[in-house]
Amino acid sequence: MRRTGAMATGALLLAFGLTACGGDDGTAVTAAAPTCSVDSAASGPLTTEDGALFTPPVAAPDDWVDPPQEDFDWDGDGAADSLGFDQAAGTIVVTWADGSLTVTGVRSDFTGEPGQPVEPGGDPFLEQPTESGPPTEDATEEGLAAPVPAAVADVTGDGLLDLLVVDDGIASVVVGAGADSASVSVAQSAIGTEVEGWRNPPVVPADPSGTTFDQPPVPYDQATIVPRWDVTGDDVADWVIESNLPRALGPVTAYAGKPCA
Ligand SMILES: [Ca+2]
Ligand SMILES: [Ca+2]
Repeated sequence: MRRTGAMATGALLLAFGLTACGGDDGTAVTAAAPTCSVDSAASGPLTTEDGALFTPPVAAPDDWVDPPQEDFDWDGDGAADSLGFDQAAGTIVVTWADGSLTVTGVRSDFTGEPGQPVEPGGDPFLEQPTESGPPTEDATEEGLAAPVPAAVADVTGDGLLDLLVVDDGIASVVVGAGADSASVSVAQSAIGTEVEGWRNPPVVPADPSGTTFDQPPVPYDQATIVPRWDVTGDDVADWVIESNLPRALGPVTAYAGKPCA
């Protein structure tokens, strides 16, 4: 199923706008897309005043459209691009017409446990994210999709898609450059240094009862990134990470988008 997302549309409009300017001699002038820079401070997990994890609203605004995770337009050339996953290699790849952005060293278990087979000893029923993209929307809606540790969405407010990645509880953002995108392979640990972006550390939420016990940090390694609308009120879209597998049910962690400096 293909949907037209507001984010991709925004990137297209921006790209067309930049190439529409004419020079004094009537020739077309192609300006570089504005470069978005951000500071490297963490933007989540968001917490409440008492230190608990912030639970974002579930109900979407009427005008919200989920950013498409298939056939989106990363570089604003009007052609469909893709988001692929390779669990064995630990890589997440955004591919466009003449380039790619590869994030390596992703340790999250994003193919997940096989879940409950349809029958004892049978094949796992969970649909896995693969080199050709995330599980289908139908599988996701029916709870039959394995975790998806990356998503594309504009979380800097410039209309250009960014790449969100969760790696073993660390949630990172690679800031997209639209038409200026260049091929790069970057280690997950180098996001925010080798490429524009930022990293957010895992947290261990405080137990309201005050009881202390061994508790894994959240988000867990089997987790799905879900783009959200602006839940922080700064006009920049935000996102959450959910653990959907039965044995990995846990708190939702929310992360704020960050406007370009
Ligand atoms: Ca952006
Ligand atoms: Ca926001």
